[in-house]
Amino acid sequence: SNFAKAAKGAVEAAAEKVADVLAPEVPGAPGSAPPTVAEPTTPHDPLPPGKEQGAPETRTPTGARTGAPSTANGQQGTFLTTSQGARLRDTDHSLKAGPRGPVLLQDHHLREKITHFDHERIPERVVHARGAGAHGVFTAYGTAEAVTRAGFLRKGRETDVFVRFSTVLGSRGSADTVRDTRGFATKFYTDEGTFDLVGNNMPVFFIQDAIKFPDVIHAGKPHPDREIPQAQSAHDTFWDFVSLHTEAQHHTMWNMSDRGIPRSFRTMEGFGVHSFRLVNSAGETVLAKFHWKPRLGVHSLVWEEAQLLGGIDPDFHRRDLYDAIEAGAYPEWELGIQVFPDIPEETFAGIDLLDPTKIVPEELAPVQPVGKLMLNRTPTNFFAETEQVAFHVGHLPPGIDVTNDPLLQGRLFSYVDTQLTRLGGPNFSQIPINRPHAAVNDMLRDGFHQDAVHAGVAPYRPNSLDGGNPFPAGDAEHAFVDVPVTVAEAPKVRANPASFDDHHSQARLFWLSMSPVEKEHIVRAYTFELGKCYHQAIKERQLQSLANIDPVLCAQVATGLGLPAPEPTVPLADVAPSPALSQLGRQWPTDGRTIGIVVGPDSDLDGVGQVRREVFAVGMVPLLIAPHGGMVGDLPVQRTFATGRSVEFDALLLAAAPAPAPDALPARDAEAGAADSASVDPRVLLLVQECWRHAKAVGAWGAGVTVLDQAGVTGTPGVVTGDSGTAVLTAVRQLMTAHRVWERFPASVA
Ligand code: HDE
Repeated sequence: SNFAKAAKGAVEAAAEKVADVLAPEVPGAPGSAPPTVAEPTTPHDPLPPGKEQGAPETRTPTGARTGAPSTANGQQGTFLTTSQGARLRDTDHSLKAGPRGPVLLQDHHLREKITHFDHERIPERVVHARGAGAHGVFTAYGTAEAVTRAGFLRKGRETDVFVRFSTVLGSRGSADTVRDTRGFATKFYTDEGTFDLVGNNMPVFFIQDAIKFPDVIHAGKPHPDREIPQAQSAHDTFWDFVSLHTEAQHHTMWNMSDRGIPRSFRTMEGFGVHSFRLVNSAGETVLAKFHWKPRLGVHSLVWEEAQLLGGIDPDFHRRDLYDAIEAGAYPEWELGIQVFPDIPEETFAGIDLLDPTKIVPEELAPVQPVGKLMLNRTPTNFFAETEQVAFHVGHLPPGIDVTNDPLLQGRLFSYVDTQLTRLGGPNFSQIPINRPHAAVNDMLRDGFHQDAVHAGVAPYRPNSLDGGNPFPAGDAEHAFVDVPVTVAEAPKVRANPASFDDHHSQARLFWLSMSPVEKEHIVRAYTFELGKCYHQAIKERQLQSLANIDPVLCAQVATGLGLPAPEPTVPLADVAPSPALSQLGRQWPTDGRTIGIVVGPDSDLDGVGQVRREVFAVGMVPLLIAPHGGMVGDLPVQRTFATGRSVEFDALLLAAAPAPAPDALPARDAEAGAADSASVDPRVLLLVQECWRHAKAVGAWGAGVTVLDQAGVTGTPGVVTGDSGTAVLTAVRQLMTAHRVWERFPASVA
């Protein structure tokens, strides 16, 4: 028909036009991309192009020193190849019937490349999907020798480790700084077998029995209908669950405290949570809880910082970890244990040691240091190492055994099970990052992704055909021996011991142990989170639990929500505070922290140079913030007013009062206050005001002092001025030992 003809003509005309527009000008070979390295990594030039240099060197993923072979199929040779090693001359064009023709089915290179790509993703972890890892070494003090026969705890022993930190609720691409519990999982590659200490940054858990895990996670994850909110607990299903299921109240209190928004992985404590049973070479047992204590102290963000970072730098925590390691500021923790007599009741000072919603205050059972962890190497490949690492609470060396904690018992099942889906089969312990550094002779055979070429004909015992190998080990040969704990003869029940019914006393203990500032943060966090809920009944039910914890806490949150504060329905627990739970009131080292220094053309550049050298000398990282990139004088600029934001710095120094740089937003009202707002770049004022609001130390000298006046912060606590940059730095460092200047904001919660 005519219509069809016309339509055809139009399509052809359009196709010609498109072809015109798309007619390739033959784009030149792209130049080598600039290196994308994060500060303070030393920027390096791209490698000079040349066939003689081969592929980048592949490192043994586990950094094994025990001679475990590297089988990482890293890249070798100079030339681009197929997966089978055939060299290729072109990987930019598919094989076609003429340059404008269809792609040929026979293009095996195209198919291999796309097919592999199509299958690059594996399921993310069902919980703890978002994480960052690092390699390191653990050195034992020998102080635990009396209570455990674990060889890696013998004096002076060094053991390779891999640590993965994580958030719990968010997906793999979610923001680092959300309010959540953090995972702190450590793989010790000991020569008696791998030990995984799969802990969190909080010493208690939401539930007492593993059978409730799907419930608490379903409640915390995004709503099933709209899949929002991402990586948040501030929504109805979470508070619905924890307000009904009151054993979650203690853990929830930790989440609402500053522990829920750590400043850095480097400034988090870690906890094994459960009680474990340690056994020494004489067969004697104790119960013990594991603690990690960060050398830099326990520090947190403030809530506004955490929220800003979610947008400005969602990778804040992993960047901080990698940057610190690459800058040589190796993060360190001490491993400590609380030791309890292994008595039939399995209690200590009346506290049930099998209840994972309870702590034993350090004042009652001190944490005794048994060794030191240092993280000193970043992964070579995120997927190979951090994504594929598989932890399991059942990976135990001789000398460390489990208890009947019903949460731990369920975990013993879950961690292997989950890897079967996540890592695609039962051979995940052959993935290089998961390989033990001890000799393995396990009689496990075949299965998906079998990497080993097992020799021998007798993967069974007893056998004579392989000469009887493998042989059972005895005590002297470091066998893992299950502690012969007596199991009571008892009726089968689905029930908890009566002591598990106390859900509020330790939440109260935590609350009473906080300083006024910390209490204020807790009040605000509850008010924020419940304020985000839509259902009135949920808010009211949670207020009831708060009333049973503490009337002051309840009243303050109720005021914020505009609801009446209910009366307690249980007697308030008579508990003694545990000062060790507070993060404040101590002095901490400042090395590894970051100081921003605002410089401009009018700065005292000699002074800045001197301050910079001194900051480096005390192990901190100075970042120069200037109106433009490149150099100011002979000093390199790391941040500009466009790329720098307060949340990245632990303290701020001002050596200049820079006038608005050309890329600053124009003042909105040219007339009103034009003189004032024009004299300092508005982004510098924002920098100062945010640092000030976030209780960070601020210092200025020379021309920088006028910025303080304009920001309206002169003379307030924690804002120092001086004659020289070094004098100001000294005062600022002193303030930083307390982490923040809380005196600036006297707390309103008694
Ligand atoms: Fe986990 N947990 N968990 N968990 N957990 C997982 O294992 C589970 C619990 C913790 O960086 C999963 O490999 C159950 C307590 C960390 O790879 C899964 C229960 C503590 C990590 C799993 C708990 C933890 C996980 C998901 C209730 C602190 C991340 C992916 C009984 C002591 C490890 C995986 C990493 C990961 C199950 C409770 C810590 C599904 C059933 C309590 C740090 O197996």
